[in-house]
Amino acid sequence: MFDHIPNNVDLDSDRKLQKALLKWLPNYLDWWKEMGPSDFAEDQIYLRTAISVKRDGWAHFEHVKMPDYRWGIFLTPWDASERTIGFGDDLGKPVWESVPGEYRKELRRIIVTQADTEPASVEQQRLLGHTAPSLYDLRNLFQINVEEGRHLWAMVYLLHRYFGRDGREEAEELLMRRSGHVDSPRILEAFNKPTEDWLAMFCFTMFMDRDGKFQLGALAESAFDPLARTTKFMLTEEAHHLFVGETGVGRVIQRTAELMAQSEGGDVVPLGGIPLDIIQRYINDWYSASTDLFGGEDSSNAANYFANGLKGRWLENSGRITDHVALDSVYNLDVVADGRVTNNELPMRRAMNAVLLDNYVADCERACKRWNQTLRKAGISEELYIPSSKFNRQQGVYSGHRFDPQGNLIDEATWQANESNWLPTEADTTYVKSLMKPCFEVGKIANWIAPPRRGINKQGFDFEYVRFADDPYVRA
Ligand code: BYC
Ligand code: FE
Ligand code: FE
Repeated sequence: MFDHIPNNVDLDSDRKLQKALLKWLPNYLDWWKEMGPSDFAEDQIYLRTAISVKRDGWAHFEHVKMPDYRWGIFLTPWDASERTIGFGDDLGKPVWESVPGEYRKELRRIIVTQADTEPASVEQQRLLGHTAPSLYDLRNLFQINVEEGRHLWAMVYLLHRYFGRDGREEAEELLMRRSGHVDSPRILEAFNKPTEDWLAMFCFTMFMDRDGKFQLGALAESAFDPLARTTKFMLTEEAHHLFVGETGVGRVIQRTAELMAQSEGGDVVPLGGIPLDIIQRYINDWYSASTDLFGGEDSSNAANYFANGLKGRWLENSGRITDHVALDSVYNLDVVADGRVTNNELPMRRAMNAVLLDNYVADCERACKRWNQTLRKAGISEELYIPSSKFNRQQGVYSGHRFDPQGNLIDEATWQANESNWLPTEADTTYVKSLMKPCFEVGKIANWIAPPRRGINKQGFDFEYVRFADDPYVRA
């Protein structure tokens, strides 16, 4: 059974880990059957599988059925004996090979929170295969799904290997919570949000997976070395998810621009395109949901995580940051007091969630600039924007207040009067869903989205990315 699990964690000789996995694995496969992509288990998908951490082993492509995908356990190889803690109160001391008793609870919580998002995203994307705009997109969806499954494995490995009985219990519970379930939902709110059409799918991978990039990057700095190495390897897979999101939204924008040029007065609806204002509202919706994933801007949890070496900053040790203790600096945070926005000085450590959010915002702005280049090249003067991170918040210092997308504090009446301009309406989602007719023919694509510039692994767009076992159009 373990021969089939590619790994570089010495699984062969680790009896305890084998025993834990033996119990968990069947439950994982049941979960995948029940909550993984529906109705595509018999098809051959052109997937990349990580079979070793070496460069050539990592980028291994072949047509496989998803249930036969080899979920592996990999840590980025580096010599821990040479590593020291890169930030916080214990800066410069050796990193930890096991969990220090005093941080056990916090580390378990961080790992479980991270782990919970991985199966959640698979659940959220479960039905999207039925409406894929092309085989290329269908394949990308499934690639992301199996890799999010592997990310769950990666976190479960940590729980099994380092947290004893309570780790095993947490690993079981990860398979029992369900995205959007009333009684046992996923931990973070945005991972309970329905993702029912492909514009939402691209926004999800653009914005939510991008939160993952920064959270994983912060954990890759951790003094708990196994966590650092695991998340570091996850980041290599994450790059493709982000690519799918950014170019996916970009391809919708490009197609809209093409249709605008062909249209009467710029209205793309008669031509079956997605209008820019609907795209903007989707961006506003998913962006604001993703900013909540950073937690509170003013957070004592974040300060403790940093002080204790559990969670660092983005690229903490890549040369850009020089002060790894962060006790003498402050962060200027806008807060609402007495009905207006004022600026507060916050001790830097308390602002670590806000600092990570800033890195994230810059990355989103960069992507948005590229989308606007696409519009400009097509001769369109309208622009898309990333809203203020004060807009539409449910977590943090801006929740409980109303802001417009530009970040101005507004009253409830102004919000009510404008909500339908800023966030997707029922009419928007109904319209977008009406366009979601699958296109399962080799080399063809739905009308509302442009094809990608190139295919996967040097294949063309007209490659047979999915070989169906039977007629996919007649499936339930
Ligand atoms: N929803 O001090 P605070 C990914 C709670 S995505 C619900 O402000 P803190 C992926 C919090 O628990 C990356 N509750 O924030 C993407 C606390 O509760 P207690 C996921 C929330 O503690 C796509 C209270 O509010 N990675 O990988 O610094 C596809 C005050 O907390 C939320 C991680 O999350 C929320 N949004 O938490 C697949 C990394 N925010 O203590 C995968 C691990 C806060 O009062 N997690 N609360 O009971 C963490 O580092 C931290 O837990 C958080 C911030 C980032 C969530
Ligand atoms: Fe992931
Ligand atoms: Fe991802």
